[in-house]
Amino acid sequence: MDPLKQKFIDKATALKAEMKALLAEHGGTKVDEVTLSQIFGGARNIKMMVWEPSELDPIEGIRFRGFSIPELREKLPHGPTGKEPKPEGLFWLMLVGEIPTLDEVNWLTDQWRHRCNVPEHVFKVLDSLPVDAHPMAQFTVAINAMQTESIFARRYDEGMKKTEYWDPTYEDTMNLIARLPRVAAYIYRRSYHQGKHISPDMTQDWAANFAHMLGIEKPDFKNLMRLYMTIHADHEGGNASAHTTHLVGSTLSDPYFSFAAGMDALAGPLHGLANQEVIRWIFRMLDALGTTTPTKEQIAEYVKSTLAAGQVIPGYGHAVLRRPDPRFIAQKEFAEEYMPDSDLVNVVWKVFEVVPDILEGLGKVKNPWPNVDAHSGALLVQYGLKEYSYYTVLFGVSRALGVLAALCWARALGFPLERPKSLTTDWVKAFIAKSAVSV
Ligand code: HAX
Repeated sequence: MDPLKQKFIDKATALKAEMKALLAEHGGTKVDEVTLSQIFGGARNIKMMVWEPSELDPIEGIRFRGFSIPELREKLPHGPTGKEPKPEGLFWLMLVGEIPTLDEVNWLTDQWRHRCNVPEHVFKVLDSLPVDAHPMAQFTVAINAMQTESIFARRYDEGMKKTEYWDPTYEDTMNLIARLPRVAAYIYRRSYHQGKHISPDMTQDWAANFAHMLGIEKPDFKNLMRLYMTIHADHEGGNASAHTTHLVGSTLSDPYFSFAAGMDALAGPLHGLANQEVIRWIFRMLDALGTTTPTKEQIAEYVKSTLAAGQVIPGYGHAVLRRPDPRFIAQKEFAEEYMPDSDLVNVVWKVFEVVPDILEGLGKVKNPWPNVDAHSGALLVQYGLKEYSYYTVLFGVSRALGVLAALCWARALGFPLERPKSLTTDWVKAFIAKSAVSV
């Protein structure tokens, strides 16, 4: 058995025993109460699932196995140039809860290189779609097309025991993550570069090879991709793409189906598609104002006109966070180091100075601060990746690391089919009437 797989199953076996004992003793303990506002309001903050790879604090932001983003940038093994962590290291950390050594990260890079072969029919399926099909539509189609390779699905057909589910889930996870950059780069090149594809470079790490296949060779862009793939990987289990992957996975749909479903959720403008919306909104603002260096007053006017048109300001607000997103700050720090004089980046920073006060003034927005999507587009444009309809695919490739690590845990811990209870409004009205009588 490979060393990561062995480490994972040792940890999972121990935690499963602990979980069993904990539930035997405390299974009836209440951890939450649910209000009608939560039931009607998108289930905000209802504690209802276990998610091992990461945890989100409204004030501090995301922690991956207890480590903040600044800590990860310092502690995870870096790429050959610059100081950004390799996402391989984050996957290792999320899967087994330990910061890997450089040797362990190199081993994982090598594993993903060897598993990266994408079956030919996947490219044929992609080529049958219109080139202007949204890249996220192409991405989910390609992931579903790769399901022919699912070891979980094959082993389930053969009559695998429940206790073995984790093993092919791990194998599918490793293969799927290895293949995603190739598929994602293929979509980019067919959509925006006349189908001139670039073969993988087997000497590069996972994120750098992705940058290479996109066709952007600048070393700083490879560093950006390492950082980007690290910070977008996970945001605990309640967000829509993570929760969807978890829910679909709980039916024993294999990792390909589960992840494809998660990517359909990521494609919504209130979630991952916000990264394309942000840069489009900025470009439209610059067009409308007729300048690439607007003043704060001009930006404020444009923000107000967006709100007056009944639209949201993309890249601002969050269902959980109540401070500027540390993922936004990490990208801002990257920009301060690599491109402090970029006009576009300076617009992003001025928007950051202007928007929170205006949103706060509306009196209803719970978090007026920027989220992860507020900065990413300006960095990508700087390196020539201007086709913003593609941005959510980049997010999706990264998100695979977290949601698939979590799926491995779900199968190893034997989590059951997820099936919460829904209510009708009539049931709620009758419940309130009954409660009023009994008071
Ligand atoms: N601009 C204008 N209004 C906003 C707003 C924003 N950026 N953020 C929230 N609001 C509004 C909501 O639309 C809501 O208005 P109504 O009561 O009239 O419906 C009100 O403020 C209360 O919303 P909330 O409780 O603060 O926020 P929610 O938890 O309901 O929603 C969202 C969180 C992220 C969906 C929301 O802040 C939003 O729409 N932001 C803009 C889109 C965006 O950036 N999405 C990406 C989020 C991060 C992510 O998942 N990335 O992948």
